[in-house]
Amino acid sequence: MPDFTRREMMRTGALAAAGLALGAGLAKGVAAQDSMPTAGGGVDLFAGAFDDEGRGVLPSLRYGFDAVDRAIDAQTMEIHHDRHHQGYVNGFNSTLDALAAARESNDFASIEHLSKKLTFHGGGHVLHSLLWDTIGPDGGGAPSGALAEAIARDFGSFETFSAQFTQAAGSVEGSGWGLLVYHLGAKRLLIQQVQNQNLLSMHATVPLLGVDVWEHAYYLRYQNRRGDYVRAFMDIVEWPRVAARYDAVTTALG
Ligand code: MN3
Repeated sequence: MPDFTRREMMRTGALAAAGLALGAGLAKGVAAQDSMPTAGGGVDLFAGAFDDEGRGVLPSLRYGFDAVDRAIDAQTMEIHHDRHHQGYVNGFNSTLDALAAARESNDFASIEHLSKKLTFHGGGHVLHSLLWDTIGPDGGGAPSGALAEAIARDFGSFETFSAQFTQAAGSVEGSGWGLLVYHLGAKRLLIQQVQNQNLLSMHATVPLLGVDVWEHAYYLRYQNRRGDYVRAFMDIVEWPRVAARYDAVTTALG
């Protein structure tokens, strides 16, 4: 669906239309999955990453492992997607099973451990699903449309946004993520640092773009030069896909 058509549909404010449009926009990102609106007509930002029972599914990439080689080498992409992300999917699902068993037996002796595992693996699954969907071979440049206007409003300009985003991601202490998020209460874009994939949340945000700064995301090519990796990452961000998320969230939730 052409971008202008999608934007026109967004302006109608019809959630069903937004859901359909986003589904079309994201369908390529989850090629093996059906990315339709949810039953209630809402927007499914993570179509293909969860099944009908709410269990995690490893989303397929819509490009080859070598498609973003100008920023991330193919071996890193393959290990990251097939092993690391699959591990978070497995951890999320096995934790759901363990929690169900705990309820069944009314034995919550491990609840603290299981609660932490749920957040860690659930966070990892969500952020990696977002990551694969928002990068690609056609990335780079700057956003347009409503997202561009919001970035200008909330950061001054795309250049100052990029400067803050790359600095925030580059300076995460240890393993973590740099995130561009939409805050549902403030109704503004913010940049967050996340430690691991679950800490420092504000609990009222929807992630729109994330750069993984765990060493497994970049070490083969960049070693300790995380800043170089983050700057290269900006050239594989497919902004129309980030903008589709922004449009969907703001249309559906203000
Ligand atoms: Mn990772």
